[in-house]
Amino acid sequence: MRIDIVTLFPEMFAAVFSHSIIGRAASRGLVDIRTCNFRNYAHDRHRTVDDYPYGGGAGMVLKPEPLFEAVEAIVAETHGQGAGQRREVVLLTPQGRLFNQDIARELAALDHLVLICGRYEGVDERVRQHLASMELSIGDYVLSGGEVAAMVVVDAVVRLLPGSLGSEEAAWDDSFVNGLLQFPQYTRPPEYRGWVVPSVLLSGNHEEVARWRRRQSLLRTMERRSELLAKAPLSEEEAGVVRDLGR
Ligand code: 6GU
Repeated sequence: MRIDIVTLFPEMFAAVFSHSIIGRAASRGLVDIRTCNFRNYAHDRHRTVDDYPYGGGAGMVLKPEPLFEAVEAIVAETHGQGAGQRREVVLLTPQGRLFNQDIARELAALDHLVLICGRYEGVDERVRQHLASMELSIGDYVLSGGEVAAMVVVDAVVRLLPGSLGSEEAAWDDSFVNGLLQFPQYTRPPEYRGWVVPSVLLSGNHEEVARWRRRQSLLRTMERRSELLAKAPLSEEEAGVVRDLGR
């Protein structure tokens, strides 16, 4: 998979993308992540990328020309590289669709992901209408720009690429994979400052452990994120547990 990030601040990404799971996926060749400073596509001597909003008001608006030309250069470069059959050009903006695990899975199936980092004041509407194929937000709060949001999307997507996770990091029981929050995890010591690990986890009874974890997942999801329960695919047994817990 190839990922291009179109940004005014390419230096922000190096540390995040060179470590841990993303760094390893890149060095294994599972993903090729690049940044493009769209200031390089500005037209004037001052390399201007923004301008005053038509109609007045505070803040500046990102001009269309540098963004269009940067993305078009990336698309032209990847033409005939195998990349390009399945591509999305994503504008990161608080007005976008709320990013979640389902969208991460959709994006992980692409050959090419282009992420455009907007500034919070605004992006010329023609970028939304005629350049981006999708708009994403990572939550209902305001960030200064799309850069941190792009890092979030890249992390969630890259860890889903086949071969990205080691066996120790298997994703099957992570929160959201089954539509529920993760169960409580413990490691040694069995008692710390008088706080003990639930005895079932020390019992060695795998069936009991699995049952306890499913129940804890359901409980935690009911308590903290009851709206997720409505969408989660529950087994007969799980639906029964939810009924007993008196949803
Ligand atoms: Cl994608 N961008 C900005 N600027 N703020 C956000 C966001 C994105 N998602 C949540 N807040």
